[in-house]
Amino acid sequence: MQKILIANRGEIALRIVRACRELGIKTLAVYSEADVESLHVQLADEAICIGGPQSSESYLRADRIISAAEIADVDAIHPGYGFLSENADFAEQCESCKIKFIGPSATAIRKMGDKAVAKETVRAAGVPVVGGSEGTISEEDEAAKIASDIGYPVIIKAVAGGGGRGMRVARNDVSLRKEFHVARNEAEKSFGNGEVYIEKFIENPRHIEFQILADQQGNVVHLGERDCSIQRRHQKLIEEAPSPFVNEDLRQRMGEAAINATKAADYEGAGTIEFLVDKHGDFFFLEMNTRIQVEHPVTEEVTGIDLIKQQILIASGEELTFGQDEIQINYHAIECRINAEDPARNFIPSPGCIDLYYAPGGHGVRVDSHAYGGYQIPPYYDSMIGKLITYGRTREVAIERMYRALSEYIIRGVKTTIPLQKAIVQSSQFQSGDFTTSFMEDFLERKPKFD
Ligand code: MV4
Repeated sequence: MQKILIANRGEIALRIVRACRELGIKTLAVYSEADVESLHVQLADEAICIGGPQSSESYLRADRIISAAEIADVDAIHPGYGFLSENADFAEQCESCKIKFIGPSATAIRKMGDKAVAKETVRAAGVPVVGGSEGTISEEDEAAKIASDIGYPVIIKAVAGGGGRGMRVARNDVSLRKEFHVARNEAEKSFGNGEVYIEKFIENPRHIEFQILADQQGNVVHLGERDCSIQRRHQKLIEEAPSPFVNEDLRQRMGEAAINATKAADYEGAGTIEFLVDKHGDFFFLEMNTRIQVEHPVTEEVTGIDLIKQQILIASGEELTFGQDEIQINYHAIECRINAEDPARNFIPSPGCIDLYYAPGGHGVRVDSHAYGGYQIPPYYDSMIGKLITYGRTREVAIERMYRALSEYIIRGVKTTIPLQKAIVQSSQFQSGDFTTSFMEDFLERKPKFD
């Protein structure tokens, strides 16, 4: 592989440029008119402007990205996360233009993108899934029958959903009959696909996901789990590896299930198997993310494996050079997402000029960010401007280091989530490691001060 087009922006585009540099691969940045001054554009070997500031005019324009790829004669396209990264049609267009899409096949993306098909696929491979309807439901009476069979509470989910959109909870027959129609209408409006299915609702679960690597030769390994329970409205704020809730026995069983789910999808590349874990330690497949994820660095820091390089090597057809028994997790890593938003004002985005920027450093600290002093944060994209990752031998060390690094981080000119992150990592509930996906709601209810 000689040249890669990076179909993304921000910190992940920069992360991909850096991996390519170390592999001796040339990079082509594509960028919108709002990102002319962006670091990934300046650091890539070549850059092509593909359109206006709105994503719909640039980073989501498959046609323009493929034109740029052909003009610059690249071998492959790395889609990063978000944008076109889980778009099966885009992966297919790349395939038919003989440009390698760095990721799984269009078929695998499609299979895992339909949440009901994904669930049935992994269930058939022996992976535990949440009890519920087999496939989709189109009639209210059928929905009511299934809900009373599995027992309330239940959750109605859109097959095209994911990331928390298009879900409704029902706690009795009356609300189920109402929410069934609300869910179908919402799903039709949001995704152009009104199909829904029903599951038993698991109260206060933990969100624990497994990182997977699968090569073209059929080898599949897992790189342990990440705990992503610290999130607000399905936006993750803090992730860590390993999970404070998972012991070696549970890791072994969940890891094996994650590998079996990946094999059932005929998968290639890096991927993530998401599980819900209930208070008893029972786990259930939730969905598969067929892309590299924002929180991949915590896995890199605890395993020593560069996931972006692995994606590129796998896409080049190389076989994995390590087996499951060679993957060891001897460290603890935590990631705080630094967003340009104001946690004191309901997380309203805070775009604008960073007029002073100083990033922390030192032992056990990693900063993945495209921000710099004088950088103008555009208002058109998501508000994440960086990720602060700390790591050490134990969770306690990683937490102390995180508080120290957050305290050192200076970002002036815009509001950020840093003061909130400091309050979270100092809280006794976070430090105890005993928390679920309800953590943030409870935490914010106590009206902490962020200054
Ligand atoms: C659930 C659930 C409880 N029971 N499914 C949210 C994201 C979407 N992909 C699935 N989600 C959930 N599915 C059953 N059967 C609770 C959630 C959920 C959640 C999951 C992971 C992380 C945070 C969450 C916050 C609220 C609800």
